[in-house]
Amino acid sequence: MESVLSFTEYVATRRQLIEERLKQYLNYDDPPVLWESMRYSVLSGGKRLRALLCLTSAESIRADALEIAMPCACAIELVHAMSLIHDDLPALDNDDLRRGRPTNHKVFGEAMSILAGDALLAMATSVLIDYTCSFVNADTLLKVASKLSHAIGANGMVGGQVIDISLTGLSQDKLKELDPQVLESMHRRKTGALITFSTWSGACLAGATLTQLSAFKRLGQVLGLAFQITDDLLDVTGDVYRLGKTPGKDATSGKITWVRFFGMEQSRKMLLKLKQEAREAISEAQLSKSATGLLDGLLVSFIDRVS
Ligand code: GRG
Repeated sequence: MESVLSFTEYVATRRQLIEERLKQYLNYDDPPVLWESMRYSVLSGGKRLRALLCLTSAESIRADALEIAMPCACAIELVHAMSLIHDDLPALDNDDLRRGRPTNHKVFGEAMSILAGDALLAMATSVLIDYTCSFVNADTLLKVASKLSHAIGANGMVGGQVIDISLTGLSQDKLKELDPQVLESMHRRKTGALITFSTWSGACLAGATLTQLSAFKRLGQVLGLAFQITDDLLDVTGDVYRLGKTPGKDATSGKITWVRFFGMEQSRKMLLKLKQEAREAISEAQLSKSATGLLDGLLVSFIDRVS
């Protein structure tokens, strides 16, 4: 990791590299409408926080790990993009706006957006495997590929989304009886699993020790929960221009969010606690001062973000 780069410069250069690589991976045209639909959602200006976490985690362990972790960072963005496409569908959240543009199904129709999501999901695995296999041994690659599948499946994003659906529309009386652990489990799976994979996979591909791996896993878990609580707060306090999506959607669709369950004050206190926990996890990894500084900058971008 280049210690001479400031946090802002580091993030800007890495974001640009991520964009270029994603464009390169998506540079196909057969069938044209499918690839157009895939590109429409992936190359639409996301913050790339998960990819950045993966790259920063890798480079904090090994200064020359950028190339090793880049395919994995891109695979994570492909999974993230497909989850947003499917999440916006009428059968799920039924959203019209994403990243400041009409959602995928509004432009390409429902059938094409389901298929574009499916293709992106499959592509994530092939990008990870095809472009990482020359850098790491087969055991490491299999472990990383398997963890990615777990982060996506029933114990990860899909399971979290199912809990989300089952809690939507709960009456105020039923809400009082809800075990907060169910809410936490929903967040840890739906949003946290991919964020945890991001920190863990970067560190793993760069050859982290077991102690460091457990610190990076913890960091991802804490950031994942913090990210979703921030998202819930932004749904109440954010505006459409900065968010690029419709605010207030959680309340109108009867979603159970951290803010609805615990209130604004408690949610903000929880974020402060999680920030402290994230800093403890970073210090457990015993990294260089510059790596610690970059990870700290990223954790602030996760928790104090306004978009
Ligand atoms: C993954 C197979 C598979 C299915 C998806 C729909 C679904 C199952 C899961 C929902 C996952 C989801 C959409 C969680 C919400 C995560 C969230 C808060 C996204 C916003 O992330 P940002 O702010 O977005 O990083 P940008 O646009 O910056 O990338």
